[in-house]
Amino acid sequence: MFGPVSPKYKPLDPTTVIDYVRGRSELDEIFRPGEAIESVEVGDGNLNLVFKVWAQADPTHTVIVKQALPYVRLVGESWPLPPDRARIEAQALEIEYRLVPQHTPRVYFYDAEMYLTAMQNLHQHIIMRKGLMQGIEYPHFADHIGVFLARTLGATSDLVLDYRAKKMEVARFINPELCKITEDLIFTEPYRPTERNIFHAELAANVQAVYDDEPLRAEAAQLKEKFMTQAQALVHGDLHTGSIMVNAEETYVIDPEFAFYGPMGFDTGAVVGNLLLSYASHEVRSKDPTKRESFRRYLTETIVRLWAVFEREFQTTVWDHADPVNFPQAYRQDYMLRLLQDTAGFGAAKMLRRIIGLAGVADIRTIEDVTDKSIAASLALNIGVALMKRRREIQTIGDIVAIATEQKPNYPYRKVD
Ligand code: SR1
Ligand code: MG
Repeated sequence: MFGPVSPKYKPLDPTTVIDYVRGRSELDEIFRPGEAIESVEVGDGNLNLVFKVWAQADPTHTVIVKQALPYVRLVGESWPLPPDRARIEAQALEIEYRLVPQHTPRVYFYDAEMYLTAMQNLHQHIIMRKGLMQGIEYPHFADHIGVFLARTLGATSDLVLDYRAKKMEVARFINPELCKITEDLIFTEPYRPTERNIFHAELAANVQAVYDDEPLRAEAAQLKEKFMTQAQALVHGDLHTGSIMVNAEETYVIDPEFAFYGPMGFDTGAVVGNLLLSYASHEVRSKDPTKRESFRRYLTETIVRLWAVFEREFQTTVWDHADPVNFPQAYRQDYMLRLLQDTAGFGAAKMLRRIIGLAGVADIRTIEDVTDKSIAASLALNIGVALMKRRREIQTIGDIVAIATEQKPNYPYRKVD
């Protein structure tokens, strides 16, 4: 079905990964010869094996070994997937490290025969989604992610790259099977009944309203077309808050295996959409109204701030060096406005798929009380629907926040005209 899998490929386990690590001279700076090494498999994503490996005598001597499986881990061997996606991830990490080393884990090596990357263990950071679920604020996140987005997207676009180099990069990052997952799970399945959709029974009427909404389906189809045809920049392709590791001072973006040349708004939208999923979840996660309001203010201020930083960085790293004749002021303004409206549209698509589709998010799906879960999920759906349908009226990042924050939960479902 895909290209042949390397004959040397063998999925590792917590025991075999230790021998593997001992045999790699690239890791000599981390592990002393013969010292006791421990490991555990910690992968909680949908696709891969992830091993945390450390020296027993000093756990700060540590590395992450991430290995692709030849199938979707979430589903099993019935859904094959090319392990060569690990190459795409290693290539994308190399570019991101060159452009934003302060926000990219260091890669020690990529093993093309094992579809495996050994990289920095961010052991002083946590997955951002887990922090947001607890209501933890990350004061520098907006600045960091604004810089990450502007530099990675701007520097890989036609605004910066030479015409030939850009096309060669588009070819190097052709990623059809992973893009197909996105096309199906984000742009197709949430808008129709399918076997793979997962949502709790209490939400059935809200989901049916999405299935029945033909104007919404037309918007989703337009976004899908843009995703499939606009090779604007090298996008991370899966930049949700589970692909971001944070602490109070630092931010790292991980897991770019879905990277390809696509619309910039797919990445900016992923970040904004996931912050808004957190916003929706705190409708019920934060029981104290004062704390809820304060945390939600943090989330919306983060959205506004990250866009301001993104625009500023895009100005200084892209527009200030661009040809003023080829790219006149009116074009630049229109470019940034289209990007903002794409952010709303793709962010909305990211929200809807997490409520209706196969791969949900812990922010909402781990809410135990089913009424609470339905309240939060219905709010996320309403924000997604409003942003997707109204994205063309958006002129400023404040408009995205205003549209999102004026939505209310709709559970038990009542038809709104
Ligand atoms: C079958 S893979 C499901 C999801 O996991 C990844 O993180 C992507 O978001 C993908 O859509
Ligand atoms: Mg991932």
